[in-house]
Amino acid sequence: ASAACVSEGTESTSSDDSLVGTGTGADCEIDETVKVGAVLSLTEAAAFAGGYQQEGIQLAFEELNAAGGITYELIVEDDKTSVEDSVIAFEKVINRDKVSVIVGPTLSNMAFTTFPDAESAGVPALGISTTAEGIPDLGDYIFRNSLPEEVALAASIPAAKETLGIEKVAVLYDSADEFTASAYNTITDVLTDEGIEVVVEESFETTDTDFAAQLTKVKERDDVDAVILSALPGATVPLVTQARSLDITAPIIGGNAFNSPVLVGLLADAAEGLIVGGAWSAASDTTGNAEFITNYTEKYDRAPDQFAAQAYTAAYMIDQAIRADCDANREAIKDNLGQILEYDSILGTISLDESGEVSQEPVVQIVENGQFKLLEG
Ligand code: MET
Repeated sequence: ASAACVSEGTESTSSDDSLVGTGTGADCEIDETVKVGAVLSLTEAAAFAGGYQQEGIQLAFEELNAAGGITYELIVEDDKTSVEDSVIAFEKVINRDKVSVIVGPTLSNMAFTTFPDAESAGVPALGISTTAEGIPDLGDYIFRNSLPEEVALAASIPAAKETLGIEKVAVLYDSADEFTASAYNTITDVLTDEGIEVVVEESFETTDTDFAAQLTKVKERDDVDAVILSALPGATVPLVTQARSLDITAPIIGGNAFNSPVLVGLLADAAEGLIVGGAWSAASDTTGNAEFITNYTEKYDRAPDQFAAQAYTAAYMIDQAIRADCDANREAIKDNLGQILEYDSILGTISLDESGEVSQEPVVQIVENGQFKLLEG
């Protein structure tokens, strides 16, 4: 049992000696089981990503447990793609399970509400898909290994411009979601930097299903070289399908939620030519990537996606942070997560700094024949 004295809602500075082991790095051994919470969207709108995240993190902790020295217990809570449920889930893993660290939530929309709770409880939280601006600023205990939209879009838009020769665009965005609204701001900045003109700009809301009004504005012009779309899959699928059936054939560039084989499957032929910047590619020759893809596919009977890869990597980053001082207390994990330098991962070389932000090279991909391919700029 844990001897940690953590009172609800106050920062914990107490250290549980049973979570401190002997040796360091690969030789670290901790007797007590280390509890890790994962708050993920396993049902409702964002389950397309949460399911892969759960699989990725489970695979990694199974590998780490087999390697020995530290035993991890992964406690997964479903936030049901709801802000209210995400708050309850964070409360459970913090106070009921007394986890050492939390992974998730899936959406930035929930992170802006739950991360302040982790911060005030003194529990480190590592986002794995939360890409909106400002996430790491939510506190000293808040980290992410998910490439922010500022970096991904700043790579995908210029790459698309270079490859496809884009001068004028339509920008369509979900103004009701934190991530898609934040990505819209980044899109505007990048387009200005690139000297690309916005000739149509239209917004909608997360649960909208009819985009005739917005798409008519695009259709009325004959000079739109590309559509830039900031949306979650719930709106992306009908919007892109309706665009293609209106004969809007311009290439579509999307944000982080486009990195999904589920989305590509749902769109079927309408997915062809979608362009997206992301953090991982099956085609990348990064350390351990081929083995990860093989092991994952064997275990789950489907290939991993970017969300699985980032979740998998999070477990290894947490393990590294714990092994640095052979200390699985919240405070030690917080201190050491912020000092991960040039970790050679399946996502490529990745670093986390004290501010909680990740640094990593983006990849830009295009959907061809239903598969993500690297876009050669
Ligand atoms: N990047 C999105 C966010 O920050 C999540 C990806 S879609 C599951 O909300």
